[in-house]
Amino acid sequence: MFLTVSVAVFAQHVQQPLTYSYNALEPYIDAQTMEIHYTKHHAAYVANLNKALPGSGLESLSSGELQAKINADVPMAIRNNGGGHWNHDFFWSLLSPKHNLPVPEKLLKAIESEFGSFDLFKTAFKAAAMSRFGSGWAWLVVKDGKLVITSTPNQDNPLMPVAEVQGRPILGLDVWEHAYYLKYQNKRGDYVDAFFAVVDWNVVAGLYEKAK
Ligand code: MN3
Repeated sequence: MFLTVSVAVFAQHVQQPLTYSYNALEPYIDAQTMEIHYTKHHAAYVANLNKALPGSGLESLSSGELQAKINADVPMAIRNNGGGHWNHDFFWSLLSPKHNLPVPEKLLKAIESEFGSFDLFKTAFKAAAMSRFGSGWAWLVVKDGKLVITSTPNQDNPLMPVAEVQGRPILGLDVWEHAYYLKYQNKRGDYVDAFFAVVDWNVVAGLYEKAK
């Protein structure tokens, strides 16, 4: 008996496992949306990224390293699916059923000094999420040591050289309709409010410490 062993010529990208169940973020993000979002949408980005990479010269890069290589010359299949993979891994890692408030002191001070107050920050972030036309993401990034709110179209992100505002993301919100339509339909604003109820601010604060 011989087994045919196929040797992968590049590291296959895989989804990070979720650290909570699909229903853990109820009632803010419903279980059905979470399950479809993770097992269908995110999984498809990963499968299509793995299909698109061979021959690109980008096969050996980690998901994070890949983002920094996304310039205008990179094929759209790698840009869209590579971004889709990194963005979703990042998004899942920010969420928690534990309602981790208050915001850790250093991050809170930085937010207050940049935006005036935590509430004003939330208002500005929500405005970025609401004004992103069509599909995309809203972000809080560290750029040159400062906190900046931005948004990107499609599955672009601020790590990509093609992004209008580049920086290190510490918070990101998926505003594609697939992220909220089953529960919120056209009410994107209600979804943004719900998102704030399930952000793990300890994770965001940890990212802030690393990014600044
Ligand atoms: Mn999504």
